[in-house]
Amino acid sequence: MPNSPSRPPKFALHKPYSPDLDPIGAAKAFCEVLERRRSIREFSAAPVDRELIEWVVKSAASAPSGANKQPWRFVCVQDPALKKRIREAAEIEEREFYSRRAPTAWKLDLAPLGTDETKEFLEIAPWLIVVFRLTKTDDGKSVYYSEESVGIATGMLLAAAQMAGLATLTHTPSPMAFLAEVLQRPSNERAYMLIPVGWPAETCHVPEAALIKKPLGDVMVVR
Ligand code: IYR
Repeated sequence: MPNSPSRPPKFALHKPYSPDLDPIGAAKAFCEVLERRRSIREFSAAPVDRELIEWVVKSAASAPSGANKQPWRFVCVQDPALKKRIREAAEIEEREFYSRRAPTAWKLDLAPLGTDETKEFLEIAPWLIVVFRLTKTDDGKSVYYSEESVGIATGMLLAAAQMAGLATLTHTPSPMAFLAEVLQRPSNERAYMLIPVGWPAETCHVPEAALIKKPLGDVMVVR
């Protein structure tokens, strides 16, 4: 019997979401929005309302997580002085990366993206959302599959921003330990990703190499 009486007592009836369109139409429409997302590095300085950022973070925080421990924190930085400190610290790491740390093969792989150690966008984008992964809950209890959980939540954050027409960049200065320091985070938080969020600059360009996605046949296997 599917509705087994062995179900734990505290269960609520699920209220499934049904799209207005047929399922294929709805999936296609969502895909077409997501396919237009680009990582951008040229932001407009135009402001983004805090309420919009709150909705985006609320979407991210609705993600599934191991044992529903929700092992994440989204630190949303708009203070120009803090953004400046983050840029300065990131550029110290990036200078080291580009001049010494990065193996030649990695630098060759990055060449088509045209990136370098200058991270002006960290001051120009109106918001920097710094995603932290919790290694323990705030009251010191275990978390499970926190890498996977935070990865899912971050993907949902990017999708939610895209739905609102906001541009994002998945930035991973490495190492990222400076973020916990600058943002004075507690010892159970590890920086996971730095996501500048805003509107794209009118003249924003993206590398052509990043437009090319593998065909479905290369990424999907049906058995
Ligand atoms: N963190 C560096 C390098 C970099 C690495 C990867 I992998 C990218 O896809 C892009 C950049 C930077 O941000 O410049």
